[in-house]
Amino acid sequence: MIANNIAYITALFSYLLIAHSHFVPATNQKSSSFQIENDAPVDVELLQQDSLMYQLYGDLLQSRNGEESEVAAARPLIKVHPEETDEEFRGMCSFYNDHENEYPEDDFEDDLLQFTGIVSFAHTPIAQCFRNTSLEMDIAIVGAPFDTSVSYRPGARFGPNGIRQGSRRLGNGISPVRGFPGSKLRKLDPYHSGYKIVDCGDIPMTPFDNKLALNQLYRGQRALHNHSSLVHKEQPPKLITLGGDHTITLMALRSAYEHYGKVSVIHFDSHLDTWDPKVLGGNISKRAGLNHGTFLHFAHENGYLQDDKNIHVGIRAPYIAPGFYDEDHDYECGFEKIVARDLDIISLKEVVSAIKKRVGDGPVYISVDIDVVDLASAPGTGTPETGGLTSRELLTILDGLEGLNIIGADIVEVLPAFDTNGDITTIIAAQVVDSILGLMTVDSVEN
Ligand SMILES: *[C@@H]1O[C@H](CO)[C@@H](O)[C@H](O)[C@H]1NC(C)=O
Ligand SMILES: *[C@@H]1O[C@H](CO)[C@@H](O)[C@H](O)[C@H]1NC(C)=O
Ligand SMILES: *[C@@H]1O[C@H](CO)[C@@H](O)[C@H](O)[C@H]1NC(C)=O
Ligand SMILES: [Mn+2]
Repeated sequence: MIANNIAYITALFSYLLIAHSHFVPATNQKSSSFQIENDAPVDVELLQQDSLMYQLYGDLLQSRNGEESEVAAARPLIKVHPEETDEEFRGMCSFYNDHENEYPEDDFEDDLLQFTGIVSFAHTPIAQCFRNTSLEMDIAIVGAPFDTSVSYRPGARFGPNGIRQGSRRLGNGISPVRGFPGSKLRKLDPYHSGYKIVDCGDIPMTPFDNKLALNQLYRGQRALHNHSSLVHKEQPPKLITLGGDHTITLMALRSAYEHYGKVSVIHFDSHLDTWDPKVLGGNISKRAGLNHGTFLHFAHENGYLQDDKNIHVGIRAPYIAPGFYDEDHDYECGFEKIVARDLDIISLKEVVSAIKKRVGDGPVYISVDIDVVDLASAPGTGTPETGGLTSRELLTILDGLEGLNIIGADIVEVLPAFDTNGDITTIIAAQVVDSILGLMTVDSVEN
């Protein structure tokens, strides 16, 4: 029945299009009439009343306050042409006549929220965080559009907006799979949890000079940390940074360190990113030694990281220096690691307990390189590696971290230009942010 109607409506519209193509606007005509080729002028009002659109939809306009407009009052809701013989069509018209549309009185309702509006992360309010220092916020989402420190594919400067595009179906509702059974996460809607979440847009970062770009990012992060928050007034807002290549994490850690002291890092990645600059870039120039594969070496060297309380998850990329030098250097930077194939041997619950045991109760920063996910699901990334996590494994591990004191996070190395036209990488990246928002707001759930 429904299929029949759809076919019927499609046929009618095709008819309408063909019929319309016979009309040619006459030159020198008044705006109220058309001329049919080789025929007499046509009265437009009559044409409108007899039009198929009018017959199918009736009067789309209705005045405010429930009063009918003059136009609507003058006509039946849907007019059936007296010569119309098609019984099914007549039946359809009487259905619509019997079931009048009711239009909402409120002109400002957010109908069809998912794909309308200026895109912000999960439809959170866009805030002028860098103009108005007295704005209060609990969680600030901010982009770091930077990709001039990469060793392979560039394009992560477009990551922030890609992730926002991927987030359009987020922003509402309790997810029945968040967290492990019995966890508070199962009762949580982060966006209506009492925490004020805003999208601060992007921090400008020059593509011409990495030193200046990283300074811009540091100042941007510092400015956000300097806002006041509402729920936990004694703490600065929590920041979630949308990368950008992985180098951006260094500035996020620097600003976090200035507010919280040394932090523990949970680092989801297929690469170590603690590479000794001597091994990666530093033998080209000193400045090239700071890049997306060495920033954790510098975070350690600058004292931002807790000693021996950091952990990698999902490692699988080959080492660069001969032998086990990279691995030894990684331990010296304070990291332990769960490699990707450990997930075939130990359960996700064991992964979660290993992470929790490692980082302890102090302030924790989560950094997610989207290349931790298998390249089959996340092709839109700078340095893809085979044998990675499924999106479900990543989300389950993240949700398992409920209870940790997550003070900041980022999602990096998202390259929309290398994604599929189904946006799969950006949709996963957005869901990662959603999970982190869950961890940051879950203490709002009582029991
Ligand atoms: C800045 O934010 C505060 C707090 O929301 C608000 O009262 C004030 O009007 C804002 N100032 C400007 C210039 O927008
Ligand atoms: C942070 O805010 C305080 C007071 O609101 C101000 O005095 C200080 O200069 C700000 N610091 C930065 C780095 O913006
Ligand atoms: C820098 O070191 C890497 C790794 O050892 C090596 O592959 C590369 O050729 C070196 N580059 C220069 C310019 O020496
Ligand atoms: Mn990385």
